[in-house]
Amino acid sequence: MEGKLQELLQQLKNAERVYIQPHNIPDPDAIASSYALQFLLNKYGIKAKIIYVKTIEKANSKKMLELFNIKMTVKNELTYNNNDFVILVDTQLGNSNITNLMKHNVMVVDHHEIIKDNNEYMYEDIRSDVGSCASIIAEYYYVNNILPSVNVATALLYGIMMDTDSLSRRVSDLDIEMFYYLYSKADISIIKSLKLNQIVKSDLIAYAKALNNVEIYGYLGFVHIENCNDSLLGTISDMVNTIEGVSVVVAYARREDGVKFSIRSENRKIKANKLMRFITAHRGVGGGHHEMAGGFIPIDNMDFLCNKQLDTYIRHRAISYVENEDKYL
Ligand SMILES: [Mn+2]
Repeated sequence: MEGKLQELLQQLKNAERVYIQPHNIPDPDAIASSYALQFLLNKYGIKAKIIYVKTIEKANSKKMLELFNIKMTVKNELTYNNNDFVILVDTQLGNSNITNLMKHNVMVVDHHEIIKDNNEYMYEDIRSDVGSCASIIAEYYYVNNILPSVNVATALLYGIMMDTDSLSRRVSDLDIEMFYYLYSKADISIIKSLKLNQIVKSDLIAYAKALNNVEIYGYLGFVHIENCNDSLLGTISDMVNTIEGVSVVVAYARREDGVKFSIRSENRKIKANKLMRFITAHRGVGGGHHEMAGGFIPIDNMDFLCNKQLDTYIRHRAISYVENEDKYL
């Protein structure tokens, strides 16, 4: 056996129960990666359960579970023993989008930036230069000559397409190689039906509201949306980024428990993850990639702001960061 998979199987040799946990509110890349990893481990006699925290928001993510018959269970807490393991997928400890359900035997397969060197992982495969987690899991199949099922190949292909925006965002050689490898094994008609189920009607109302609220300062776009779920916030952030001349977007939604952010940057001077951390500062958590990032400030840490001041505060933080990074603004 080749590559990282051997090490993973070695570590799991004496495992009693194995859980695969994608990030909270799993998206297509996280779902595809978890499902493909479960299928792969099963080939080696390891029965893993996929668990996740919170909910599945996007219409296409829900559709994936239905079309591929993926079984995932919502868990808000977990009782476990010494020989149980959890494999975090498409996320890592310290990220704002993961609720750590098991305090020991944590493993991780991820493609986000390394948050901090964590020596506590029982296994880690973090490749920050890769555009999708699905490509990393696909490589486990590829190098070991294991044939994915049509459903697994299709799910992984869709994961790569969604995270790289159809091979146009954060693409690495591995994403392209795995795209090619999976393409001939996948059922493209399923990809088509997933594409036709990307949004629901109520999303359109949120889009309309968001478009009315867009404010643009130079190449910076801001959009404040009320009562909007995480996935939709990301999609709206993507959409504002397509406005001509806007290369950095700060989208945020105020909720009962705090403020949720989604940042995009197509500007090489401005790193989305750094801008995110500058905005949340010591008040909240944030992280992601150079091109896309997310974050959250809990309500308790922003009681110094009333609602109107929130807009001013966020604009002030973002503009000061951008001015400092881009001296020619
Ligand atoms: Mn991903």
